[in-house]
Amino acid sequence: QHSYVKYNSIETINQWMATIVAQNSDMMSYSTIGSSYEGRPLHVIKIGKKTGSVKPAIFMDCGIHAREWISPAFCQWFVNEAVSTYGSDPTMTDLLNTMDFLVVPVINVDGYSYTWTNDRMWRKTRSRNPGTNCRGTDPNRNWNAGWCEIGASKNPCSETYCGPVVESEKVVKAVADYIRSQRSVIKAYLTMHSYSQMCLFPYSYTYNLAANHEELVSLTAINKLGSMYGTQYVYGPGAVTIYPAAGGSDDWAYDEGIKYAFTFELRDTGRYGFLLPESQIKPTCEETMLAIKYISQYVSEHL
Ligand code: 0X9
Ligand code: ZN
Ligand code: ZN
Repeated sequence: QHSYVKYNSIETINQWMATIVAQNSDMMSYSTIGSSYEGRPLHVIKIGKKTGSVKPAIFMDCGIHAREWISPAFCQWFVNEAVSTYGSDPTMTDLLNTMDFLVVPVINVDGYSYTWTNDRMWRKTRSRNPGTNCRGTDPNRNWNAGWCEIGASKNPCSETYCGPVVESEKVVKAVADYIRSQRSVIKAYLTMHSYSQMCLFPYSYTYNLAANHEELVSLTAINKLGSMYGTQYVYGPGAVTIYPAAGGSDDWAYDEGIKYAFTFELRDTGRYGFLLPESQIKPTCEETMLAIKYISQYVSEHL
């Protein structure tokens, strides 16, 4: 039932996770880091050669926004590529020997489920808001980074509602707690969204440039994403490249001290938008793999 070239339901993703981890238990494990508003479990998969010592790690999450289906598809693709090219691909072998990847395949599990059953275009979480029938908080406006100061709304009916307080959403709190608990090992934060073909880095809550702005520019200027199929990607700080918006996970991770924090906006530029055809899953994931591997290799060499 599970397929890497199809979109998979949350139930299928959870079954897939258990299976692939069991089949590769020498390199993979997974744990439950919390649960959602509606009680769905939140998982993180750890991938890497077991060495007996603590390795530096790269954290990646998918599915913060419910309707951006290509994002969870990429996390599944990544996990499979990592384990299946270990030992044959020299870059991946190197990476998994020296580092761990910590992957949350779907953060907004309730919203993702809702896009399968009720509303394909749902973006937010599914938590109830007092005094209104409008449900949900934007889980990418709910982090402690200039929270709700710009590009976010205090109106629960808005698609960019920042929530009643920082980390009000159980899934955001669970991931933030997990990252804080692993803070000393996590060297990079990668978060996958769609669409618009961009690779963004801090800041989005301010027009100030990141302390290592030039390094982040040079890391992305390589344009790995365009190198396979010529797909046009745009790179830069979020505030000027897409729009100013506070409370995002990338800015939060960066201000926690994770100096390599990127938001990827995958295909396309609007022809299909969030409804990216399944025929584009493979090319999208293949080109994105190049960028993730390149950034990871750079990070592993700049610890
Ligand atoms: O608005 C967002 O949350 C992201 N775009 S999306 O179309 N996937 O919703 C961009 C996030 C950029 N980073 C921050 N605003 N911190
Ligand atoms: Zn998004
Ligand atoms: Zn260097």
